[in-house]
Amino acid sequence: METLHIQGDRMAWWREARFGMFIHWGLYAIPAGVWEGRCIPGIGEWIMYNARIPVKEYEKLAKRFNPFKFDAKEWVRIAKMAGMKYIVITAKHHDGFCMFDTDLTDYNIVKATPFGRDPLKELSEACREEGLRLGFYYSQTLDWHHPDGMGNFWDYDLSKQEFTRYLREYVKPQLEELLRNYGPIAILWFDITTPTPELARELKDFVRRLSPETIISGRIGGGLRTPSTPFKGLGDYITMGDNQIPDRRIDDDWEVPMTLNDTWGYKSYDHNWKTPGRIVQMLVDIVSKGGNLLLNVGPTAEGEIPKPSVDVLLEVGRWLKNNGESIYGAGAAPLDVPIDGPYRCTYKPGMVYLHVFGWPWDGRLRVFGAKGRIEPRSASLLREPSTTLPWEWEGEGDLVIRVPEKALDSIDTVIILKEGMPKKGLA
Ligand code: FHN
Repeated sequence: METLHIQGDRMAWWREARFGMFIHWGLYAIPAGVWEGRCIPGIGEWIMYNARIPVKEYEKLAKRFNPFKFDAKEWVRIAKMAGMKYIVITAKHHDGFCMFDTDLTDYNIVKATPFGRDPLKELSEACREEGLRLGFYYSQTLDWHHPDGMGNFWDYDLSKQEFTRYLREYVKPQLEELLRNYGPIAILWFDITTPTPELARELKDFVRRLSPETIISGRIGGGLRTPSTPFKGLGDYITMGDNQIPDRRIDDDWEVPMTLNDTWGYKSYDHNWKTPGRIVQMLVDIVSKGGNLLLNVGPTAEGEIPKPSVDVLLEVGRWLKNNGESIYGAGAAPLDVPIDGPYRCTYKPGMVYLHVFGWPWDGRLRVFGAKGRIEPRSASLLREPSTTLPWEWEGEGDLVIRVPEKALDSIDTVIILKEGMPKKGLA
């Protein structure tokens, strides 16, 4: 098997990026949470499981899948406007339907739908043109359509399943197609976990041999799980639980997959959108603890990213346009911030970015326990670099900065503290 050459650290661009777009798109966008007139509880892409839809019934959705409004360039434009630096899209989710052209099954978007196009190909071209990295989500364990995939107990006799055969004769050849036919694939985003450490190892070695630069998500599984550390198994980084932000910094690479409402795949009646302010503050919180945010959109069956999610993303993008310096390439700060503190800190060597969520009513911003952790030389507003903010030390090593009466940005006003010599070991 020929191999590609890896240049440098495969994680370097990912650490710089900090913010990516997750896309859950598949046949489940057609029922959009409703089956035979009933609203099915749970996340949209799980409808086949939650409603126990037989394979033969669910398959019929393919004939109705014609996302004629799909425009890869538009999706990439939205991601870029939102300030996102990479996209991860479902190539195959648990329902087993392949959103790419594959020789392994006709149950794919090119061969089984009236649409007949390969959206992953179109996306990979659009991403390449626009300088965005592209990754694929691939459900390596659960597959409710394939007789040897896991999870479908309502159609198949589980005792007759041969998972290892499925992994070797179906999953691996499909991954090879994805890695070979779609240009450089930045990430393979495995999910749930691979059933045994041996199979996880086999999968990892296979991907590495074929494409050494591809980052592998933590949910590939395998490796040693210890109770006190978040788990990355054989992956290149830790994937946190869905929507779970840790309460303190983690000195390893990690990412939170997050929904914009309460589902990943499109659900017509889920309108519980997070506000732009909440997303910005969560992104800041995540970067202040050293992680990445992978924020989900669930496009419709017609191929559009729902307008309410676009509206939120564009607002987030506007904030990032003004304050991106404090996010991209930034990481965990050397300060311990109280969990309920009205600010967060992100950090680059020589620069501390104070993100103020709750503007002080008395014009005095108190940064707790900063003495000995940071050595500020000057303080100013990121968006108004010429302003100089006076500051002093108080009490047990608190830094008190005198700030203008009003915040520049009600979501998060960023103050830059420039240091003298960056402290060793705190980056
Ligand atoms: O079961 C999936 C779910 O549908 C979704 O894809 C999320 C995204 O992180 N992962 C699994 C649950 O953790």
